[in-house]
Amino acid sequence: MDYIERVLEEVKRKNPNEAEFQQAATEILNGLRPVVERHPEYESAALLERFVEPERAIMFRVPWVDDNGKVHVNRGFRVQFNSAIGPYKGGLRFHPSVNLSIIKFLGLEQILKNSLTGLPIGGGKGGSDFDPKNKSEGEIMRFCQSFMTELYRHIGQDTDVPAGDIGVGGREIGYLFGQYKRIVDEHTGVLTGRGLSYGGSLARKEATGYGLVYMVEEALRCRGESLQGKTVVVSGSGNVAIYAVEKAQSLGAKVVAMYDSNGYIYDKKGIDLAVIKQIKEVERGRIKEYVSRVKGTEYHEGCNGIWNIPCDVALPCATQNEIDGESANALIKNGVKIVGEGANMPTTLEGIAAFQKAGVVFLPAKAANAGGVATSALEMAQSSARLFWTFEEVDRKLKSIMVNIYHAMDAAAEEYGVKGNYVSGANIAGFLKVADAMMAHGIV
Ligand code: NDP
Ligand code: 2IT
Repeated sequence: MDYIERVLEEVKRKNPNEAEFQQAATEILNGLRPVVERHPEYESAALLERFVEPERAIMFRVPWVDDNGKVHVNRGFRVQFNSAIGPYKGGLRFHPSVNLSIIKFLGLEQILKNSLTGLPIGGGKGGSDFDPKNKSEGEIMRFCQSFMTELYRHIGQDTDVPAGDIGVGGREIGYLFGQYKRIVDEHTGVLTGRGLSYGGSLARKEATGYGLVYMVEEALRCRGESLQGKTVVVSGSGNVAIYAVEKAQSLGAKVVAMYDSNGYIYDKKGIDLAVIKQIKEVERGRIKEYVSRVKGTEYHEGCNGIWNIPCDVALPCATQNEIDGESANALIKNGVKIVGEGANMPTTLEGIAAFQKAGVVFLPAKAANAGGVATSALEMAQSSARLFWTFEEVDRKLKSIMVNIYHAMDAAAEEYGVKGNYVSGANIAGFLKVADAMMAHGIV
């Protein structure tokens, strides 16, 4: 057994019931094999053993009262994974599936993603198994207030800066921020994704989706192509998906399908995004509504079928493990050329292997969706400086960050002998900076 295999065995032994965390650790550590071969000092310093162990994991009770006076108890999490290169930074996810394994996989990914942005942010993630669906405004607010009543003592603008993720958007960040400010009596950049009236950054809402498409466009440009005229399938219909569709359409692509957790829509003429925004952002409704508003379109119950739709570009933007080996093979059979991961870990290990074997350009999440957290770091910079940049200025910085990440992972893959393997390239490029900082800090 080599060093990587030994550390992976240890991860499995210590975290036996954490399938998602084991999956992320497997993908990351296997990608780092060429690095540890070149740097034997990492093994002597037990660097990987320390890297896969969160600096701190907090679990807490979140009690709240619904509109009928019934008391509910959810579980809250914040995993402060690695602060070697900056304060912990990463989103909060509210979804009934949330557990420690999911938060740890997201936190581990976040360390390398945040490093790839080139900005000084460490890795963390949090959330709750609270389900925001079918809750009143009052229930959402009271839940957020209860969640922050514990979380506030663990975070701070120079300690740990949460943001949104699945189920946590502008509305929830507002309630969380309001409660933080009330308890701590400080108006700081302690959360990002804030509203524009209280310290948020222009273009943060659009940043993850736009950033994803900027990277896809750069990968195509380097191959003498562009998104113009390409057929695109986007999964999800939340924050990341909507703004990925918006940017892809503005660059001349035709997006023909999207989904929510119930089923997918197919619009062969190209999706009318204004209708999706009305249903999803304004009404908080279900995507199947689309077919009653736009003629000649189809709705199918269930999600997986979306990957059978022929496309040039697939952008999974909903959740983990959306594309398994079978779905990957369906996409390959229909001629997909490029896959850009907007969601975190949307492709299974089998799916990734299938894409790589088939020579599909595969842009992994920690690189391709880094535009959101990068723009969060730009929001932190604006908060510290107490000023605001224009939309154009933030967008220009975002684009240059995404182009830089693409070339950093491309170069790292080549330098470490795995040319074109962007999974390894992103892991290596992200890891080197974190490793350097951890080595400099001694055994901590
Ligand atoms: P949203 O809550 O805004 O949207 C999530 C979308 O995914 C919804 O359409 C939702 O459907 C769908 N979805 C969620 N869970 C499932 C599931 N189990 N099966 C099928 N569909 C599902 O979240 P975001 O757009 O913010 O996040 C999407 C992904 O992008 C996540 O993986 C997140 O970690 C990642 N990400 C987000 C960033 C951000 O800045 N927001 C930054 C980087 C990555 P429904 O409405 O039916 O629940
Ligand atoms: O997965 C992610 O990168 C996010 N949900 C965004 C995190 C952030 O701090 O903006």
